[in-house]
Amino acid sequence: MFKNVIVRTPCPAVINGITSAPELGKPNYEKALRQHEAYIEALKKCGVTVTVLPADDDFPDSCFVEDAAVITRCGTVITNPGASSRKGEQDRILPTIRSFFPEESIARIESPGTLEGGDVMMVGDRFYVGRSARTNAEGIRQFKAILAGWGLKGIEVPLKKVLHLKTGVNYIEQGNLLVSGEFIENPLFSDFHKILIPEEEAYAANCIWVNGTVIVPEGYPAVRQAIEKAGYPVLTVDTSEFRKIDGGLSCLSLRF
Ligand code: CIR
Repeated sequence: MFKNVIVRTPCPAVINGITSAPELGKPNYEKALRQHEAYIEALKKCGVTVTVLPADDDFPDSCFVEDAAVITRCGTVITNPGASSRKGEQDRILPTIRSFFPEESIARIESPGTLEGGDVMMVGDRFYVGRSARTNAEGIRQFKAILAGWGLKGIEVPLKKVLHLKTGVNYIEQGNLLVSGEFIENPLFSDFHKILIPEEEAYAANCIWVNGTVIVPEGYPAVRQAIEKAGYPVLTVDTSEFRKIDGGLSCLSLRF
């Protein structure tokens, strides 16, 4: 169960967030703010306390707090983002992490290692970590060593096409895994009960489990139906403005 969630209000510069899909246009700032508020409301409905950090205009992508830290039941890993415009976001999240956890439980990924939290998927005490354009071999080596020191396990997943591991695969507890595209046939995930995400709804592979409920992006009926069929109550949140800059539901929060 999660008690707490950390989010950061999108900043005006969010319209210049990194994107692989410029054809979708730039986010509308006012709309992004409203969608972010609705996201917070959905989280609150799941019974968590939400800490809302102020907008940070130095970093266009700073609302995607998931990438700056990985919080486990044993300790927190402050990451080292691989994208140049995101380097430094980890230092902005650190004071908040310190307000929740003792210093000795906080570790860091150091250069030349890079790692972004969107590449890390928690399955109990196992942490699948994508080797991506943002997370390199040295970052994964450091991450696994930190986890091992806490009695946790890291498992590397090579990525082919997607930005982050959780762009394409997400664990929603009870053995259930949302899987899309390149991950469907990956033997690393053969022991899960797979819920297959159709290609035309691939964006909705990024859903989050929060205390029994699954939050699903609005506008992806096949995914919503499949998750309901698996027995979960579902809440939907419109994330259209974040999608324009490759952001999804998981990227927008740290849950612990
Ligand atoms: C980026 O490219 O870094 C942002 N525009 C999107 C980050 C999405 N984060 C995530 O999947 N965890």
